[in-house]
Amino acid sequence: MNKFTLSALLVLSLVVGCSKHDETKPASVTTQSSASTESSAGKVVGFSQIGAESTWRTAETDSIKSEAQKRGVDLRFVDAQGKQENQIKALRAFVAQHVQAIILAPVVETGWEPVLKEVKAAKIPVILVDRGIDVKDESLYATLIASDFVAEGKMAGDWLAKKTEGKANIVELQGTPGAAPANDRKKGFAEAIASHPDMKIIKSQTGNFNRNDGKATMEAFLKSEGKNITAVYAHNDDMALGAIQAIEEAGMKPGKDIIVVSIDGVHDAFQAMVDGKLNCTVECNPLLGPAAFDAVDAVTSGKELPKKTIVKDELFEQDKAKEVIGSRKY
Ligand code: GYE
Repeated sequence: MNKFTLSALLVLSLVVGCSKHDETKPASVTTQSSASTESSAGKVVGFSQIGAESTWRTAETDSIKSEAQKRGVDLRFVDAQGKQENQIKALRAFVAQHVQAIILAPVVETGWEPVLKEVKAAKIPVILVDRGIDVKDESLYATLIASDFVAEGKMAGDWLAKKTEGKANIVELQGTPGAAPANDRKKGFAEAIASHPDMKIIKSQTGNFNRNDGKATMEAFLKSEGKNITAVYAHNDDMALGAIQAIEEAGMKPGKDIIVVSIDGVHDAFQAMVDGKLNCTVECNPLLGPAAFDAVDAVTSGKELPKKTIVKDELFEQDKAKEVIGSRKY
């Protein structure tokens, strides 16, 4: 078993609380062998990050930065402030700097071919983290390390169907338009509720994966639909937390008058579950640093990588939140 395969398996085995098999197991992260730590030392790696729109994303940034430091990698970090054009510029700058590998968290799925062709021509391998892209030529990137967002949306939808016995007027807070987790979480949720004729999405709009926009969009939903709303499905926790604020300001009780389900599993979401305001979150693990640098090492030493490594997700409900909140890593 090569190092990457080993690490990938470790990532795949990330188990955090509340699974059916092990209700109390604390969050665990990958540990690195000293061999893989040594092989990264001195490498120059570019990391094009989307921005800092959510708690999830800052946890991912921290994971990649701290893993780089631990391994002695010279990391060139560029925050794109949510703009694809800035990510494209960053990739071109990395080519000019002759980095040995690029880690890219792509904001949207489309529009990457031209710049990735330039990167490929410069023989720089690209490791995609957390979001996928839509390209015809898969050789434009070495590997993708991410969660299965369709499955996450489906888990959220199945959970809500059970909770509401198949009856709900749902408002949906979508992630950043064009982003893989927004597209796929929408799709998975829609699939889950399709067999329940009394579950309807009565409004669906973006909250851009951030708390302020989540709150503003929820305020607009409440204004137009009021007490007709019985459930909120948010594509991430930050938007759900914004929506919770809006519901409270409208004089209703989130978690009771309106059921709230979201995705990510960040610490504040667990706190909101402990407080009875959020009902459920589906974890999407952002601690991708170790796996990302194992991939860098593998690809720079000429090893074949699987095209996709899926990070395992778990669903957490309110009643388990108190038990596991202390062991959360992000
Ligand atoms: O769920 C959300 C974020 O790409 C999986 O991006 C990531 C998503 C995450 O801003 O909070």
